Amino acid sequence: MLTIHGDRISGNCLKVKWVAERVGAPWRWVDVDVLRGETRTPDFLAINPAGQVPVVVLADGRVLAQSNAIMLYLAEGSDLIPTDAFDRARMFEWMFWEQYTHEPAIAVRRFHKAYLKKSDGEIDPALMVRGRAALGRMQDALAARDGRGWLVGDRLSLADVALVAYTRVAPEGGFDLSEFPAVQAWVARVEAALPIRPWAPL
Ligand SMILES: N[C@@H](CCC(=O)N[C@@H](CS)C(=O)NCC(=O)O)C(=O)O
Repeated sequence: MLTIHGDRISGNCLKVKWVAERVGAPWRWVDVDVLRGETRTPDFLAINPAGQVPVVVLADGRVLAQSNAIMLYLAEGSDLIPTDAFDRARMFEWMFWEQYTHEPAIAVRRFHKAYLKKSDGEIDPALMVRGRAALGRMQDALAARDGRGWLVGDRLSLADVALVAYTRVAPEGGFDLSEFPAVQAWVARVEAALPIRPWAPL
């Protein structure tokens, strides 16, 4: 049984749960409250010295952190990872971009606005600029696929899972997804395909 240490408000953590469910890997969840500093306790740092969720403990006791690394491990051999080498590399391209460009703007602005309850004036204005640019890039890529497809190839892949995590909740960060209609339609498609369900009682 896989143990996921995560915070339910975190898209990075939910990604891992969605992929575990999708590939049929039995999992259990241990709640770690980021806002209460539970990623900084000695007990937690003994599991992940980086002091971040998600982190998973495998059935044999091995530990793995970083949401996208965990998803790749869980999805190995599944249809979430393209077999074609170029498509697989394109999936990685989106996943690296998600971590370096998309998440640091969109997830961070959402955290400041929705969870730290900062007013717009207290939030670094660059986050809105960078987040809108990221959504614009996704809009162009998805619109070029006639607004019907996935980010890579002709099926859902980890690129879609990685990017939907914070795109679907971007409005909580003050981003208006109606400006990006192809993105909005893609979010609904990915949510239905995974599927993303309301959190069931644990
Ligand atoms: N690149 C990491 C980011 C992990 C991350 O930023 N985790 C946040 C929650 S989304 C966290 O644990 N923050 C608590 C802290 O830094 O103390 C991943 O994708 O797993």
